[in-house]
This record gives sequence, structure tokens and C-alpha cells, in this order.
Amino acid sequence: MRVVRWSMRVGLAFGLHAAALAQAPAAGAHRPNIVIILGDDMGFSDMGAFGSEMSTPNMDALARDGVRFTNFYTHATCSPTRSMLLSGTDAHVNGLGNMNEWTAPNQVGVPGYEGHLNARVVTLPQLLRDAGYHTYMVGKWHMGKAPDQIPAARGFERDFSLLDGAGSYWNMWNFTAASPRSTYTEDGKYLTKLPSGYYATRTYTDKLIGYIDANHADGKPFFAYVAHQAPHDPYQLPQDWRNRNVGKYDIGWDAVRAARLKRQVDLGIMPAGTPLAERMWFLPDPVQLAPASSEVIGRKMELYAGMMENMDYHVGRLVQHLKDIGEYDNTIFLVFGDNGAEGSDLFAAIAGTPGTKNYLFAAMHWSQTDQKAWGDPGSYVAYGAGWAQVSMTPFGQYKGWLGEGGIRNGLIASGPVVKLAKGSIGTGLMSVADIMPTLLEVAGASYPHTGAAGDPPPLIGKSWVKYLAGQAASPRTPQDYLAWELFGDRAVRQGDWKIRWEYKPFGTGEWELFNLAADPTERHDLAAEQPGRVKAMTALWDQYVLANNVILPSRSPWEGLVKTMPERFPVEAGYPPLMYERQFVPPQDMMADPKP
Ligand SMILES: [Ca+2]
Repeated sequence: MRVVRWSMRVGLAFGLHAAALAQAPAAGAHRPNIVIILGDDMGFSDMGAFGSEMSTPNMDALARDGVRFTNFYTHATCSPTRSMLLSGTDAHVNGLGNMNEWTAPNQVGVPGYEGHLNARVVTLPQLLRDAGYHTYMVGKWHMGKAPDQIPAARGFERDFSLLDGAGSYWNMWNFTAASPRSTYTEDGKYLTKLPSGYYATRTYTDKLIGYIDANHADGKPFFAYVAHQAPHDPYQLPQDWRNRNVGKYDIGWDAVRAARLKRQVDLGIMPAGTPLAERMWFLPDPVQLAPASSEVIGRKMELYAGMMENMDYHVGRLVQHLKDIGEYDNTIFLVFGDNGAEGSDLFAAIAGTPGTKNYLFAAMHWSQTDQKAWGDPGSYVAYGAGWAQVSMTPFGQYKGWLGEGGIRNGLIASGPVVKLAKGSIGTGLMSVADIMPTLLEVAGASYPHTGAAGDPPPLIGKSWVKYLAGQAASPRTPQDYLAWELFGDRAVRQGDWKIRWEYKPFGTGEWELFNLAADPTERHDLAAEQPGRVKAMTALWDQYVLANNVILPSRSPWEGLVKTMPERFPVEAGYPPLMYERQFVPPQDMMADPKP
């Protein structure tokens, strides 16, 4: 109760004196700081607090001090999620209706598909800054590189940013011949080189701590957007983080996934009796792998674990610093991954065709394939679909797709506005688009009225303030729904129900229907049994398309995939029997030597 009254009071005060805010820092002195920690491609179960075997004590401590949420949704890839986070509007409205990298011919020039965060929207940092917050960003931006599109132009007072979607952790190398160098900005200036001693995760953290300290004396609250590159591939990391899990993953993805699910049930993250989603049909049963293959494949997951553990270490440095300067207790933390874990081979997609310029570029700059040097500059390691499914335990599919494994993520919220029991687990239906209205309410900032021309577009999310205070069972009513479209795949969730349309072979090329309360891992398509419900939910989809100008792409990265992947067959334990047959050993008492 106290928190809500407090924010209403601040909200009123700020509504009345909005223009004077920037000049009145003292008025906001007791408003909480806000830290968003985003893991790039970090999976639902990759934090210890969500069932991981990896060592993430610092994020786990935030979970113990706060609340974990298990029904939180992002979008299926990086830039659409980030655009919704920072604008509170749907990706098809704010410019990321498709990833810039995959804009389809029929989307070129269409408003909402600019490939960067467009000028229609106002951003969270812009409004928080207007409301008297310091606004800091470190890490990956991925929402435009032109001078009017960079973090400094979209509301960040200080920034150290990688503008690309990914890149080396050690230097300015990027992936393609057309874009061979990553672009970075610092405080709105494009960098010619990186600071000495650069390592992405460490440098981002150092920079942020510097920004916080530089302005600490003025007493204004700050908003920090910590958009870590980690644990996105390539897995490049310092030597002393590479060998902390040696041999741990040689047992293969099925065993690790089963152990994670068991821990999730013990922790209360998933209900008892939850079955794992089926192993993706094109992956081998790891029991069948030869020892050398197990070791090589396991090594990739060891490095991924190193990426996670190193990121957690730097999260811990930030948290400790806030404790040291007396700001921890007055800081809200939101920790989550921006989409499902990455199961597609990005490097093969970019550089995999022999004879192309990208292939030549990769051969020159990413040629470090010696396993002992995995993690060094020039090495490219990604863990593939088997481990991505582990990262998304217990769900099916992964980044890029609209199965739960593509869009559902673990969320930790802690700090002053979180009044639910410490260490508890919330199951309300939440969206990344909710974060902007939530934080505006917390900060006492208001969203501008939508004008006659429709700008800025209205916020689509629901504030969490009452929910976090224990005054609502969920931010959403049973009628409210969430919807997604990316690369032509579509989904709607309303209450416990979800419909999903995906390209073959991940989907069926038809609408599927799942009851996520009874079947969280989407094993039972109920569309044929409940045509009425499918019809009602596809009407919501139609509504979503109209409201957000969704243009299904004329070309999709998934088209033709069904022809390039192994066909799907039902999986049945013990079949085919030949794979499970053991060597025949005759009874000892019937053995005899050959006669002369
Ligand atoms: Ca991502």
C-alpha cells in the first residue's frame, strides 16, 4: 500500500511540474534507481535460481532478495525485444517489425519496418531523463547506427555501446565482409578504437560504475540499461573463465536437461509432473555419440557456462559497488534474457557458403579453430540446438521461433517496489512491453498524450506496480492477450491458452493450440479437438494485425527450411531397436575352446 500511495503522490507532483523537473533534482532524491540487466540470448533456465547447474551466485542473490517470475515473455529475437523494452510499443509499430537483417521485400519502406527504433516513438530513457533521472547505457544497442538513431540521440545521457547485433568480445571485428568492423559509440561519439585492456563484459561494467560515481554526489536517481553482449556467441572469454566446468557436459544434453527440470521442480519454478519438451527431432540421442564427439560438444557448453559465470561475476561487481556507495537498498533490479537461447548456427548462416565474400572474410578473421584457443580473438564457438534446448529447459524450440523456448524467459525483479515475499515465485502473465509503463509509474514520469496523427503510439503494456506490491494476482485480466509475429511465424497467448502458427518443420504450417497450464511444454496440439477456441483466438490475431499493421513477410529466413532439414518422425523410446541392442555375450559355462 505504502508504495502505491507514494508513487501516486510523486506522479501527481510530477504531472503538475513536469517542466521544472530537470531543474529540480532534489524533488526526486528518494526515487529508486533502476538497473536493467539484460543477458543476450540467455535462456530461461541458465541462472541457478531458475534451475541451472552453472554458478551464478550474484544473480541468484538478487532472486533471493527479490522475486522470480516464470510467465514473462520477450520477443523471439534481439532487436524486436529491445525496441519493445525501450519504447513500450509493439515491434511492428516502433520500427522493428522485422529485424533489419531480414527485412522482406514487401516490408521495405513500410512504416514500422524501418529496421531501427523509429522517430514516432518516445523512449523510456528520454522520459526518465525528462523526469530528473540520470540515464546510462552500456552494451549492445542493435536499434540503428545513424546519428539520430544512437543511444545518445534516444535519451541516454552517458553511453558506451556496441551498435551492432553481435561481434567480438575482444576487438572491433564483426562478421560480414560488408560490415567488417563493429561500430561503437561513447557518449554519442563514434569510436575509432576500443579502450586498452578491452573485454566487453568487464569494460561495460567498468564504464557504468564510472558513470554512476561521476554523478553520485548530486543525489539524482539513475536509470542504467546494462545490455550485456554475453552470453551471445561467439563464446570469447578470458583464460581463467574457460576451464571451470571441464568434463561436466560430456554426459550430453538430455541428462543435463533432465537434471535442470528436476531442480526447477524442487525450486518451484515448474510444477511437479512437467514433462520435458521433446528433444528436437534432428538432434542425436547423446548416448549414441562417440566419446570424442561428446567431449568436443561438451566443451562448447563448458565455454557457454564460462560466459554466463563471467557475466554473473561482473553483475556481482556492480551490485557490490552499489552496496559500497549506499545505493543498493534504493535500487530496482530487473534481470532477464532478451529472447530464447540461440540454437541456430549464425556463423554458418553468415559465412557458411564457400566462395562467397563472407566466407573469405570469415576465413581471414575467424579462423582460430584450435580447441585450446577457443575463447581467443578470432575463434567462433556457438553451442547449437542441443544445448540451446538445455538453456530453455523445459521448453521446446529456441531463439527465432515462437515456441515457448523462443519467447519465454526467466525474470528477476528486486528492490523498493517489490513487496512480494523475498525469494518467492510469481506466475502472472507479463510482457517485456510492460517494463516501460511500470518504470514510468515508479519514477512518477508520464507518457505524452497520443496526438491526432497517432503519435506517439500508445503504450501497449500493463504496469506491474500493483502486482509487485502484492495487490493484484497478475498484471493482466483473463481477457487480455499477448501476440507475436516474426519471420512470418505467429502466436497469441490469452490466459492459459496459446495458438501458434509456424513454418514447417518446426511448426505444421497450420494453427496449433496449446493449454499452457496443463501442457507448459507444448506437447499436445488441441486444435483439432477445439476448433471453436482456435477460431476465437485467431480473431484476436486478426485484431492484433490490424492494430499494429503487421505485414507478413514475402520472404522469410525459414522458407524452404523443411527441405533442408531431416523429416520429422514420432519419437518413441527404444526405437529403432538396433541403436539400443547390446553386444551378445554367451553364458560363461557354455564357453569352450575349439577342438584340434
Ligand atoms: Ca538476443
